[in-house]
Amino acid sequence: MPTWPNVRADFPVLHQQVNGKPLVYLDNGATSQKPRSVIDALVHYYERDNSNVHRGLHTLSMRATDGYEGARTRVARFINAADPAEIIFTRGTTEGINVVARSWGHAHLKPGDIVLATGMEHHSNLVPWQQAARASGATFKFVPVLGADAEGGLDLAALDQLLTPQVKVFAFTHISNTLGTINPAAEFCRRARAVGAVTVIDAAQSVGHGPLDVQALGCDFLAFSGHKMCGPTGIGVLYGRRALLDKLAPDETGGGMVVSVTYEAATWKPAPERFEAGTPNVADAIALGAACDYLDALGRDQIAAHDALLAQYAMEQLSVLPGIRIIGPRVGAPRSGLVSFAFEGVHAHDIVTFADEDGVALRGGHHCNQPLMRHLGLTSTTRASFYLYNTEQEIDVLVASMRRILKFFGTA
Ligand code: C6P
Repeated sequence: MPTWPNVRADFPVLHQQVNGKPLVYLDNGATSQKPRSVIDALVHYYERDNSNVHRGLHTLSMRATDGYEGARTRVARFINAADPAEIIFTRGTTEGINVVARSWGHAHLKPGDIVLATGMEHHSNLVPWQQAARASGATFKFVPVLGADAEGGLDLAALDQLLTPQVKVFAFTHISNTLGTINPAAEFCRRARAVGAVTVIDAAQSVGHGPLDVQALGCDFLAFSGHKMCGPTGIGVLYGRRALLDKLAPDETGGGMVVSVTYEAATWKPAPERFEAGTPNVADAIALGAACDYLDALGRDQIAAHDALLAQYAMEQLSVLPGIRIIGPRVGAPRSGLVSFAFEGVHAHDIVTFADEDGVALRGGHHCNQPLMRHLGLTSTTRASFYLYNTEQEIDVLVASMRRILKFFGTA
């Protein structure tokens, strides 16, 4: 049973030196570290239960099937889905959104329709919709991000104007991976529903960082990745409302998802099998279930509160650095556990390389947000992203590292 005072002890990877300094891992927006219980779940599966699922009647196959389907039920509980059949295992957020954009988009979009996204979408929730619009003859539009005087939020007045009955789908991120903005997802779903639009939430940056209830949000589809929430890479989830999933044609076909096949044709199983052709990623699904156990045992409200405290502390400490431009919500405004910033005249890649010398892992670049970067007049930012095992002391190390960099570049 994990407890807050011992949380760092649960993550083996944190206890190492990098370049002769204690590792300060602040790249959780890219991927989180894994607790021992998740690593153990993987090892246990491969050492004792490894088998294919849904196909065999022998003991190991039944154990693997129970583990895999148990993980589906566990994930359903994690996001309060009404039915485990609404949980489709994918490779990650990107695949989940692509499945909806292709399956749902192909079936429902036509010329004259509008596909709506926002100006802060990760490429994974932007490009698939551009493609779906192009393929169907629909028009792609986006809700702009407010300008430099109110960075971080979406232009809600523009949203009111854009949400017309022509909008068939509204795809938006719950939390921006670059700005740290937390979007009012339940309100967006309510407004979209009022014009008959289907909603697709990119929950990559939110699901592991606080409570999430798909029924309370009222969304139609929601996608996330296991690796950003203490789970393994290569596994993710597409949640879809049962009534919608059962009407969708599969995006991929093959073994495991068919009821009956002749040389001429095939019929499909219902969701979720319909969307899981081929041998699934059994081990990682089971380990994702273990990650859900871990996060729930720590308390998801507490994780959100911890993230928020670290983000505000980082904002206060970083904002006094000379020449810094912090992107996203202002000091004191709600923001998720990440801070993106830029220094005039110093490239983000140089900052990340220097910080690595101090043992600090950051991310620098456009964060798969090229249109947003252009909108902000930047080519890249440096991003520090926090998680449940990070501390204020680590933020002090980050700030000291930034001071060293500024001195080197002669800007402080
Ligand atoms: N963002 C980051 O460093 P995948 O790669 O499929 O697991 O997740 C894609 C994705 C989708 N939406 C959002 C909001 C995301 O942040 C990400 C992944 C990483 O910010 C890698 S670019």
